Amino acid sequence: MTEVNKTSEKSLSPISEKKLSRRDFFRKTAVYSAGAIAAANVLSPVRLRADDPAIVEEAEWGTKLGDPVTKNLYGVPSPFEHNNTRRTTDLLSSGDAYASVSMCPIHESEGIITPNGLFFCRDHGGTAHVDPNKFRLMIHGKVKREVVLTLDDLKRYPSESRIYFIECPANGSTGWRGPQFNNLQFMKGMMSCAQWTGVMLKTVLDDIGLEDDAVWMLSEGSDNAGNPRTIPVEKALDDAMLVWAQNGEALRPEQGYPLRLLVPGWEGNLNTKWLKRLEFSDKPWHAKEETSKYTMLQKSGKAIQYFWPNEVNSVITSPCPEKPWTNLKKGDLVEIEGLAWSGHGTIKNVDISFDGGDNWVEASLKGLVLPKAWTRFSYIFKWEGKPMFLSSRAVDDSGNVQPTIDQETSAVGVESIYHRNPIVTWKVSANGEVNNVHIRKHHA
Ligand SMILES: Nc1nc2c(c(=O)[nH]1)N[C@H]1C(S)=C(S)[C@@H](COP(=O)(O)O)O[C@H]1N2
Ligand SMILES: [Mo]
Repeated sequence: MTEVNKTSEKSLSPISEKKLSRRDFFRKTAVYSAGAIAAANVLSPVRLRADDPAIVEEAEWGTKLGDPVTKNLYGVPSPFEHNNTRRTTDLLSSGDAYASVSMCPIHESEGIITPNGLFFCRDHGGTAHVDPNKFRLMIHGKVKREVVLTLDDLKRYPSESRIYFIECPANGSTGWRGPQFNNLQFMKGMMSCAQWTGVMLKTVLDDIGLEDDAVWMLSEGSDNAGNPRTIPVEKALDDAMLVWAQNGEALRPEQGYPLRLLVPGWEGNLNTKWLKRLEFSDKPWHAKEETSKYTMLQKSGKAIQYFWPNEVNSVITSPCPEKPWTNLKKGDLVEIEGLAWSGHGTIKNVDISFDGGDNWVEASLKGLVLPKAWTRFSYIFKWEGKPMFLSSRAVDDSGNVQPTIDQETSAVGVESIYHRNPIVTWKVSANGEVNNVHIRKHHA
């Protein structure tokens, strides 16, 4: 262990070593890097030798000048990353490319932020290209002052930046009765997570004034589909936002440029893109128009009409069918990683099972742990080449526990395809291959 620390100290910060006493150095770094130091040393056994041509010989790109700095005034990923893209499949689209979805490559995602070019895209009438100069937001109905706002008007309000996921409630619906995709991207890629910047809806509503009897809010987009959706005013005043930026730049057209409604943690479909209108009412709309979507039919034959928050959920992203362990040798230490999220609040803990849910160990949460945001979990595991059933189970701070398939079925029946959040299990074979399987049994 002393050896390990010495090496790390040298390689991590020769400058700090000079300036600080050895004790100070460890005090300063231990808080965030002790785990990383240990892990880095055990996880990276020396496998390559110093006669490796890739380290000995001069690389072709080092022998000539690179591109001029003026070449890519808006940067693009390295061509070597060409596989890291959104993807779609006919099995998931409604038959055409306009009312369809392209899925986020969550198996390639790092940390908790989805790059803007990879954020999943779910359109009902194609991606609209809105001229920001012609953009207007009308707020009307049960408000004291009906207004039509420009983008500049909105940007004059004090802004907030917050990290939230968006998940379509149909995420995972394709495979919950039985495995359909052997591919994490198609299984769970109808979600992404970004840092959003905009104004809290409450700030705008406090400014223009809500009538006392305003109970419902309808949002509508200016695209071909419009996507009219209603939410209760409580949610609008709680944490809903009007956002114009995503990860530090203007929203992408696919995410509703120039303005979308953000309804943190709740069903993706409520997050109206290309926003044009907010209307407040004292009655629900479903009496007047068909705006109440995604009801959840139960075993009894009765439907749950309002089912807004996305359930507590998790999935192991490494390994997964696209990221198998076929390159591992027996005895290798490997990091199991995954994503957990809950529309009800903050992820409290994530457990991992190696035997299909009979026994569980606690994973560690990694990096930022924020409400209604992706939360990354990690577990260092010694691979012995033994086949296993690998699962994750998330718990949030509202006390929700991710159910087994059987638990979920007994709670909400089998009819609805929305809000499916049962535990996902990977069958890891002796050769490291990973396959999507279903384990239904009740777990202790
Ligand atoms: N105006 C408009 N808003 C919309 C939609 C749409 O088709 N039109 N699709 C909704 C659905 S069903 C989802 S899941 C989310 C997806 O957001 P994203 O495309 O930014 O990932 O947007 C929602 N907002
Ligand atoms: Mo959706």
